[in-house]
Amino acid sequence: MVQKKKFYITTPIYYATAAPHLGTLYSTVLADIAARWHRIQNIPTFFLTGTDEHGQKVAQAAQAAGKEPQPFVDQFIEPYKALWRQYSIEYSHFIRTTDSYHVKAIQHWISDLQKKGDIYKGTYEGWYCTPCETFMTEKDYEKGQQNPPCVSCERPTSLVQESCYYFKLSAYQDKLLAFYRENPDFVTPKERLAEVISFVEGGLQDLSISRTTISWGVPFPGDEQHVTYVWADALNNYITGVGYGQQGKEKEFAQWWPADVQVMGKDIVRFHAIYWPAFLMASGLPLPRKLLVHGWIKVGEHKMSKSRGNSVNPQELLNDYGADAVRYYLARQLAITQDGQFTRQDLEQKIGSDLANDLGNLLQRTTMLADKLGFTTLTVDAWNDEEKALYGQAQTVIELFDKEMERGFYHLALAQVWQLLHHANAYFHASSPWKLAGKDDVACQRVLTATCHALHTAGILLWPFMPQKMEQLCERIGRDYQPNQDLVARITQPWTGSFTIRKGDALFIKPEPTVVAEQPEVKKEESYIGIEEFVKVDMRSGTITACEFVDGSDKLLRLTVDVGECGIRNIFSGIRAFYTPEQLIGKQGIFVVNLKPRKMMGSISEGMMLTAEKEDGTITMLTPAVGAKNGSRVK
Ligand code: ME8
Repeated sequence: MVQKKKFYITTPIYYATAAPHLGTLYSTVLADIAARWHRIQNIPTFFLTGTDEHGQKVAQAAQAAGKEPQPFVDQFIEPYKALWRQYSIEYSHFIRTTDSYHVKAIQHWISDLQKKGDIYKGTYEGWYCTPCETFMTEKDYEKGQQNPPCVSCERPTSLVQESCYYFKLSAYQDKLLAFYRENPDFVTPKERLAEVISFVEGGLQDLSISRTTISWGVPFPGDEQHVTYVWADALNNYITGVGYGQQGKEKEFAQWWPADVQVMGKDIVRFHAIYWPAFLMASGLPLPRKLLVHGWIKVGEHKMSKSRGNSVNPQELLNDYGADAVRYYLARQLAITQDGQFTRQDLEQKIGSDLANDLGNLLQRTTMLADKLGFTTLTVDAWNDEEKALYGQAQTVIELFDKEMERGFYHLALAQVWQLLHHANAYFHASSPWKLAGKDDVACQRVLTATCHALHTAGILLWPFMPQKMEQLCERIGRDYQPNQDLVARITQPWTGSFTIRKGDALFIKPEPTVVAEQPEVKKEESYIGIEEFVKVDMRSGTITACEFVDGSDKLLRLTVDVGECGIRNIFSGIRAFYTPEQLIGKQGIFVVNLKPRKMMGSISEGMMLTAEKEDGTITMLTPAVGAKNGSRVK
C-alpha cells in the first residue's frame, strides 16, 4: 500500500441557488469515501466542501426570487449541511465564498498576481444588453452578426467597451502542456486529459477576471468598481479553505496543500485542468496531484440538474432506502468513467441482490447459526485448505481494492469486495456448517469463524462506503470499530483471534419494488440481421493454455488459446480487473477467430474472447456449460 503523510481531498463548491440534489450528493459521497478510506489507515486527512455564492448566476437567481443575494444564499446553507450530516458526510471544513476570510484571501491573491505582472488592466469589447446589464457570450450569437438580440429579453444589444482586468493565461499555454506531458495521471480518467490537451493546443487567450456589470462578488482590490470573476474567486477556495492568505495559518496551509484528489463532474474539468493550474503556477504554488472527474447522473436522455428540474431529491431516497444503501449505489452503479442512469428500480435491485442477499444474508446466517448452537465465542487454532484459500483471496482482494481506490475507480474496488463475498458465500454453502453441528463441532466452528473473518475483512473495506451499517456488522461479530486506528493493518494480519457473536436484525431489507408503468414494446425491424450475416462471425470454443499480465496495461491480459483446427492463438482481452492469469489457465471460452488481426501492445491479437456483464457490473467470460471440443463452431 502507498505510504502517505497526509491526504487532502476536495469537492466542487456548489452554487448556492437551490438545495442539493443527487448529482451534488454523488460528488460529495465519492470524496467522503476517499477521505474515510484514508482515515482508517490512520493517515491525517482533510476534506473540504462548500458553496459558491458570488457572481451573475447567483445574483440573477436571487433577483428572480425577489431577494437580496446574501439572504438568498444563506437559506441554502443549512439544507446542505443537514443533508450532508444525514448522509454521514464527514467534512473537515465547509467553505462559503462569502466568508470574510475567503474574500480577504482572494484580494490578497489578486494583489500578489498584480505585483508579479500576471494580472493587468485592459479593455473588453462585446455585445451588451443595457436593460439586462449583461454581455452576450460568443455562443449567444452568430459570428459577424450585428446587434444580436439579447438571449434574455430579445431586445437588440449594442457594442460596448469596458475596462477590465485580465489574467495572462496565454503565458501559461506551453507550461501547461509541459505539465500535462510530465503528469499523465493528473486527470482520471485519462481520456478527459486528452480533451483538455487538445483544447490548450488550440491556443489560450488571456482571461478576463473582473466585471463592472455586476456588483455581487469579491471587490477588486484598489479598483472597487470591479468585482472578481466568479471562477477566479471560486477556484481559489481550495487554497483559502486550508489557510492560504491568512495570517497565522501558514503552517496549516503548508501541511495540507497541494490537494491530493479533487473530485468534480466532467462539466467543469476545463476550469480545473486549465485555469486552475495556471492560477497556481502564477502564484508559485504546487499543483494538485489528481483531478478525479466523474460522468453525469442522467434521467433518461438528460443530465440531472437543478435548472432542468429533473433532479432526484436525496431526502426522499434517504427516507425510503437509508443513507448507506444510497451511498453504496452511487459508488457502485455509476462507474466514474461514464455517465450513468438513475432509476429507483435499479437501486432497489442492487439493495436486494448485493446488500440484503450477498452481504446481509451471510452475516445473518452465520450469526444466527452460531447463536442457535450456543457458540457465543468463536475461535480456531488451525485452518484447512478451504479456509487457507479463502484467507488467500481476502488478502488479494485487499491489495486490489487498495489499487482501485488509489486510481479512483471505486466501483471496481467494490467489485473486488464482492468477489470475496461470493467466495465466502460459496464456501459457507459448500461447507454446510448446520450439517456439521453436533457431529463435528470443531469443523462447524471452523467454518463459522472463517466466515466471520471474511465478513470482518469485507466490513472494514466497506466502511468508507457504508459507515453506519459496517459499524453494526463489526459489532455483530464482536470486532470493535474505531476509526483513526490503522484498521486496514488489522485485516491484513494472519487470521487469529476470536469473534463474539451477537444476534440482531437483518442489516438490509430487500425493498418493495417500485411499480413502473408498462412501456409498450417497440420492435425495430431494421435491427434484425439474417442468418447469412450471423454466420459470417466465426466463433469457436477453445482452451486457455497460458495467460499473463501485459506490461504497461492495467486493462489487458494476454491469452494463449488452443482453438483446435484453428491453431494456437495469441489473444488480448480487457479483463485484467476481473481475473488473474491463474483463474483463467485451463478454462474453456468462446473466441471469435475471424476478426481482423490487430496490433496491441507491440504484439498481434488474433481474435477476441466473448464476455458478458454480470449483475454487479463486473465482467465474466462466456464458457461452454460442459466441455466442448476445442475448435468446434458456435452456432
Ligand atoms: O459548477 N451528475 O457548481 P454546481 C453528476 N460552482 N454530478 C453532478 C450532476 C449530475 N447530474 N449535477 C451536478 C459549479 N453535479 C461551480 C463549481 S468549483 C470551484 C465551482 C456535481 O452547483 C458535479 O460535481 O453547478 C458538478 O461538477 C457539480 O455538481 C456542479 O455543481
